[in-house]
Amino acid sequence: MATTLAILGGGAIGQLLAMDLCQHRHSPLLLTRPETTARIIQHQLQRLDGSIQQASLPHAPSNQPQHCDAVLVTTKAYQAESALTPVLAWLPPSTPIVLLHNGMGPQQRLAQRFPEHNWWAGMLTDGALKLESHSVRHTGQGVRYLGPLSGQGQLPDALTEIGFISEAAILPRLWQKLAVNALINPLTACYGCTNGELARPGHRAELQRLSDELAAVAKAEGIAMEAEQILAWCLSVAEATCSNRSSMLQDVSAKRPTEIDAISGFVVERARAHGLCADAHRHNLDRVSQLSGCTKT
Ligand code: KPL
Repeated sequence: MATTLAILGGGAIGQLLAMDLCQHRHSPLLLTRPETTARIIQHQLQRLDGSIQQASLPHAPSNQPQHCDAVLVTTKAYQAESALTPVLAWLPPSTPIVLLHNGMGPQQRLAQRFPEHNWWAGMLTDGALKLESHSVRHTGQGVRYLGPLSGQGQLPDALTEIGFISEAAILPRLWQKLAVNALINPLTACYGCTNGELARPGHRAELQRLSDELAAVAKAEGIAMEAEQILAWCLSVAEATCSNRSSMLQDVSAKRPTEIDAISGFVVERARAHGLCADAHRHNLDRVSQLSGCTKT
């Protein structure tokens, strides 16, 4: 049966997931800012094999009640809480909300602030590039995972069909993605390089130091991740998305706010809480904050 999945966050990843759902004959609904009007928009996706997929997708303002079987949140980390506010005003509390943004912090805050809602979280490592407002290129095949935060019941099968793997314990996966983002995103933003260029031997010492610090912080948080494992994940994602400009590099280049607070900032904050050193992550936090001139949590 066709499932309606609302997608909050019309960036490259939100559009990629919408087109994947379409391909599996489901009905994505893109939720837009409250002041916008409902309309149908033609979207285009260039797939990894070079083929072009086109689809007309419905867009609706996020403050108007809609029928949907789940909401996928693909906003930037610092936008998730404010973007969800109008949605939470009409969404039945039992409808699953899946938080897919980079970084950590908003997931825990939202689940605590709105305990009546059905919270799930996930991560994906696909690379995607927005070419124009409604035109996206899939630039790297990734892995996709999701699982309950405080959520109960079942998620629509449509999510499995588009490649999400269910995990009973999602927190280790969120840390895994955090680790990848904490190594790749700030360095690519600072050096202005692609993900693939970061995998070259010249950057290995810096990546190793970031991995060492992160493994110690994760351990203190009860998450088992070896530094060598973190480095290996980072290198494999960097290679799988080698031509990609990370989302943080794109944000810095476009002079938009970055997710540095929810990525390096979160690592630094957790390190401080455990009395651990995270100087390399602190250095990245400072450098990217200076580059973008504006960060938000
Ligand atoms: O998540 C990403 C990002 O750019 O934010 C990766 C996986 C690093 C792909 O570029």
